[in-house]
Amino acid sequence: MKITRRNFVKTGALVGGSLIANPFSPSNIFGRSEGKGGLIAISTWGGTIQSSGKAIEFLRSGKNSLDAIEAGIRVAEDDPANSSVGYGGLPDEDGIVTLDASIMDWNGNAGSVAAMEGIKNPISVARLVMQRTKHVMLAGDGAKKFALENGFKEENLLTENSRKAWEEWKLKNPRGVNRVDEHNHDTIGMLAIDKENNLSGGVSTSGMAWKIHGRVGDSPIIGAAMFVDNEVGGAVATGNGEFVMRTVGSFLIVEKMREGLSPQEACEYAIRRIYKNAKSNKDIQIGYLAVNKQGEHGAFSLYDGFTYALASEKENIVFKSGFLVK
Ligand code: SD4
Repeated sequence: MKITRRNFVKTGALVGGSLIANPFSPSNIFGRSEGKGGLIAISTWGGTIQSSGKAIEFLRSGKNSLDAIEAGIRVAEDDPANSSVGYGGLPDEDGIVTLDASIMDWNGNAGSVAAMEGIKNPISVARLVMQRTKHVMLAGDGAKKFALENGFKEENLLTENSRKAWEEWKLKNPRGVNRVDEHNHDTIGMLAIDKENNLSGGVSTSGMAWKIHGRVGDSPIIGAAMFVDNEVGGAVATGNGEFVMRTVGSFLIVEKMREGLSPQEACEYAIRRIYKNAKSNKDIQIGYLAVNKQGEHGAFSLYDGFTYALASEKENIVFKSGFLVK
């Protein structure tokens, strides 16, 4: 059976009201709070549990965290049922699937692709941008050209289901009305720590469904949806990327951990920072995940409903994060 976030979720304590510290302390599970280290692969949304499973399999076999991130994220990209990532991702308002992805390793190297069409595994293209070029980000046609030159195949990424969903949306929404779809939230952001205690991170998404053609979200922006510093820890984001970009959320979380906050406290800090400027906007959702070098992790979201998959040496389980606003 495919495990989805609907049928396999362990629920942490839910936070009501506003600005209450999250009593659910995910850092304590698996006895990791003492900073013993160990293998870990953590990814946004419970629906990505197969990805965290693949990543931990890689880590257990001795592969490094960068390989684990790429392999784990590719599982979500290849899955046509995940309508927010890779093949089967929901298209933009013109019916075109455009993908964003980024990756970063323990040496501070980073690569990303933005608004790339026709290539199923943008995380692997992002990795090649990092490893084979002097640049960090390639966008649009240039990203696709680079991918094709490096052996990737061009494919139609619009599945029948996604095409139908787009046609239904078009009937209801005249051009120019660009609303975020509340079901469009399974972007994968992943962090992993390997046996050398080295940290890597990655993100992959088809972005907001029905976005304006050419829109780029937070996912390929280093420091926004993902940031890793091997001395401190890493963070990833999911949700309405515009709000993450405006606050450079993942970089903010890592810097707060550097100052001494726990991953949980740092995620809550970054969510509050968004809330300060977005109180009136009830249509958005943001979720953050963070890990530090000690292997402790944290998770927090703006509203109820954010889940994540956590794979360690022992288990691979979906958790529900605490949230800020009732
Ligand atoms: C974006 N952050 O393009 C992505 C979307 C997302 O779950 O995370 N959806 O804004």
